[in-house]
Amino acid sequence: MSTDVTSPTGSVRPAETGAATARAFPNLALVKYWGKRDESLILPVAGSLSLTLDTFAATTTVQLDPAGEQDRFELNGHLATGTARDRVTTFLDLVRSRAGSQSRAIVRSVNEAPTGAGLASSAAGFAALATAASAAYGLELDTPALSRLARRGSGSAARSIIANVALWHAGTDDESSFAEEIPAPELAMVIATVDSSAKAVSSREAMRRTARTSPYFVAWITSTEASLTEMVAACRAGDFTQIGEITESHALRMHALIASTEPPIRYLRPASIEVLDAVVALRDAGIEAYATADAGPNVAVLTRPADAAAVATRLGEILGEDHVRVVGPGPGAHLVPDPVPPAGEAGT
Ligand code: 2P0
Repeated sequence: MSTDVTSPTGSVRPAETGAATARAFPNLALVKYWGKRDESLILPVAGSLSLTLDTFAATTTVQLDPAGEQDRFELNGHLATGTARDRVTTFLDLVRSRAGSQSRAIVRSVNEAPTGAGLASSAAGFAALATAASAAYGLELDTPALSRLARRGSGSAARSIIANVALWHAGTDDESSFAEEIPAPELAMVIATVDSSAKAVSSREAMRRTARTSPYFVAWITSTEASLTEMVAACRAGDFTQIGEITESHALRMHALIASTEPPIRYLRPASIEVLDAVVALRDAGIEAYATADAGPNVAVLTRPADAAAVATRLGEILGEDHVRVVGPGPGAHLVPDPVPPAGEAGT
């Protein structure tokens, strides 16, 4: 197995054994990505900003299989088929074309996010896959190039390459659309799992519907650009209150946008609204907490680390403590020594 092939920044230099394993974490956006201007390159209509988490990692091994006729993808110990396998093969085709390789691969991935935790597993998954596949196929990529590559698997994966707070520049072409770390104050998130059933409409499909049918889409693009500029300034200034206010307002705007599609989509459930109200009440009581939610019913609450336990206690009273988890800032995608074992072996 390949080892010792990562730099401190997470950039990748070639592995020598045709196999590599990488680990990456999900991220939660404080300024959301919603809508593409180029579907095949996955260029977003506006930039976004997120916090990479320290929990719910995806770990992925890519092992070249020169004799194989097709790629094999094992996820959480089960052979994946259909769309999941096709997305991995499409992604590996891109890596192969850059590496000048015809070799198929065996991909083994373990995702620690509980099903329905509301954390886009595609971000951690494709960040880990991009990192491991680049190393296994011998591509020499710096961190921005790795972020651009991960973006081609899933837009939000561009941000999971990066530690802590990641700014994804929308860019105007493949070269200019990547994420980078920016300075920010210490942040914590309290994840409130409201409902763990699968979402009715995937984000990819819902983004398409939004662009096609919402009368508010142009306003969303321009207002997101403005929110992002303010958010970057607030991060650089270490202004937690401003970061929180933009986070909550931008999330609510995204859900309003999504509700304005034809036919409409609504991801938030009554219990999500109850959590949103509880967050307002926490602020009224003097605890700075700000809510956000992705394309699903679960709510994540941004706090200062010192307030996270109090916020978790309050949300636990509403949802039950099993449904509440405190998470912090996490590392960017990086290579690790231990491969994911084949399906059927211990640990999967
Ligand atoms: C975000 N989401 O900024 C937003 C907020 C969901 C809601 O990024 O089509 O899975 O693979 O590029 O990355 C989900 O979008 O979509 C997402 P694709 P992705 O986190």
